[in-house]
Amino acid sequence: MKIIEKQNIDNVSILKINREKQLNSLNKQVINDLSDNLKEINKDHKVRCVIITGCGDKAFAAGADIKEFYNHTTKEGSVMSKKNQTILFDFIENMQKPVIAMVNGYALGGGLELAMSCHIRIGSSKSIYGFPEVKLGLIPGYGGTQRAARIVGLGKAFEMILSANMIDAKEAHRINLINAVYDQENLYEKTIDLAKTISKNSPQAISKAIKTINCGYYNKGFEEEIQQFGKCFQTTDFKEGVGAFLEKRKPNFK
Ligand code: CO8
Repeated sequence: MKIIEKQNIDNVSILKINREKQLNSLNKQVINDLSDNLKEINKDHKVRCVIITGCGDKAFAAGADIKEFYNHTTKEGSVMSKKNQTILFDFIENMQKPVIAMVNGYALGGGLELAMSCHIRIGSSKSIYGFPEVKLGLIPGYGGTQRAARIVGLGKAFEMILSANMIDAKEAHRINLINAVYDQENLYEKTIDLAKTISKNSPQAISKAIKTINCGYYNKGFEEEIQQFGKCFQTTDFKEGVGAFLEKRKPNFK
């Protein structure tokens, strides 16, 4: 069983995170395999558009795999954040081919950050979005502090990240977090339709458009996020927040 399932339809490549029982949460293997697949696709002239989605109808990705990082130190937290931002999240954003997140359920924390690093997001009417990190004594560490504000504006980004509230697809569409919303049964077809439309256009112009659009957005915020994310691991709030998740109870921050 592959942790990333790949399927090609015409010029469209579909990558599916295959970790349904763990709500497609992003462990090391998912991140590495997704990155390897995307690197290959980026060089493949036959592929004109990419779709990333999750297996099942419950989750796109419910975040980074919390069980993997409970014992991390500050240095390990920063290193993990930087490495994965480089090989996956920044890589997607800067790909030569357009990447669409087909959000088929929960997109939380690192899962939402994955969707936000894609160029376009299409959600099912049952999809749910949020940044639960501050409930765990963490901050978004995969580019979320930077990309959220760009996509939904500063005020909404603050509200979503600081409240950790989840929002439904209708609200996500209203605030431009997702480009479109469709019933679950139409999600796949509608997303493929868009990918096929994009695939008919000039691939050389498209890669230049992606590069140029991204050009206006670079700053030092990503590096600051990596440092602050790492520092979270030395706080008592982090031990309480993640400890509470693992013990299936509510956190009690002092
Ligand atoms: N990590 C690990 N396991 C998870 C995760 C996760 N993020 N989310 C769900 N799971 C597991 C559960 O532990 C459970 O496993 P088990 O059956 O073995 O106990 C299984 O998936 C099913 O989950 P639930 O039973 O909890 O399903 P519910 O329907 O009751 O709840 C929720 C669904 C609301 C989505 C719930 O699972 C939940 O709150 N999940 C955690 C969401 C979360 O906090 N995400 C943010 C994680 S932190 C993060 O993403 C940081 C990003 C930056 C990282 C940078 C790293 C360097």
